[in-house]
Amino acid sequence: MAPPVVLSIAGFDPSSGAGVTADIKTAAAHGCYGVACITALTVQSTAGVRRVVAVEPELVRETLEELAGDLVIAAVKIGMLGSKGVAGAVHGFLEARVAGTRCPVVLDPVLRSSSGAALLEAAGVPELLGLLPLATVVTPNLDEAFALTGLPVRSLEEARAAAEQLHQLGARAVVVKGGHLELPTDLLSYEARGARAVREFPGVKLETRATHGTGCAFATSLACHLALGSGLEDAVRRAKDYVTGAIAAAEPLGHGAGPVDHLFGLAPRQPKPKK
Ligand code: PXL
Repeated sequence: MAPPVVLSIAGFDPSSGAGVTADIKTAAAHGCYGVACITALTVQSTAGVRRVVAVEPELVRETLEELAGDLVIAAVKIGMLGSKGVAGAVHGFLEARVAGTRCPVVLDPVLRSSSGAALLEAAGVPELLGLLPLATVVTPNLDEAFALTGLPVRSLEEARAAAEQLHQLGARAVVVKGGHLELPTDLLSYEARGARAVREFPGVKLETRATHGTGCAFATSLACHLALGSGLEDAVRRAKDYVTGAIAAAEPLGHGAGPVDHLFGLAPRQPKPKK
């Protein structure tokens, strides 16, 4: 059987902890076939983001048209958008090709790297908000939830309020990623059988520096599980388990926040004995 095709619309991180190359690994780890549209190039390593250059919006539009004209896309993950123009091109694609189909869309509303670099220009934030009604689920971390709603999120109660505000802004379902809360818990808020349902997914705090790309891995894993037929709640649980496993399995790489081990489910590395 052909694998489900999962489309990542995201930036390029040359260190492959985050962005499209990380997303392709994540898709492979789920038995999905990853394809990608690069929205921006970044100069970065595990040590931080130095520079961001958004791709020409027309190139993004053409890439998305080319892929959608050829492949049956089973899920879309949207991450870093870089510029207002690129966000607009993605909006046009979703309206023309995805809205009204059953293809799930996971929107990771990336605003800044953990090192603080802007990954979406300020003028693009209203355009990002305009994508909310076109997404199946949006996955902000605490900082992004605050930036999008103006509501500070320091507790599960506040996460619930921010999720409610995101629903008011058009989001159908919200996962507030609480990895940085005292008790790290993700909160899912969505519509189930005509009523608002809120679920909590408690996690464990792992002592690690391998946190680069956890947001990308979570959103792409979620997209894969939706492509594979999981319901939203089940997909969130599975995506959380995947990221926890990928963090726990990571060996240190680089001088900064190292990448998670996206392919931890594969056979262990067995170096050849030296002759
Ligand atoms: O994790 C946010 C993120 C998303 N996408 C790209 C990134 C980063 C963080 O650095 O580089 C391409």
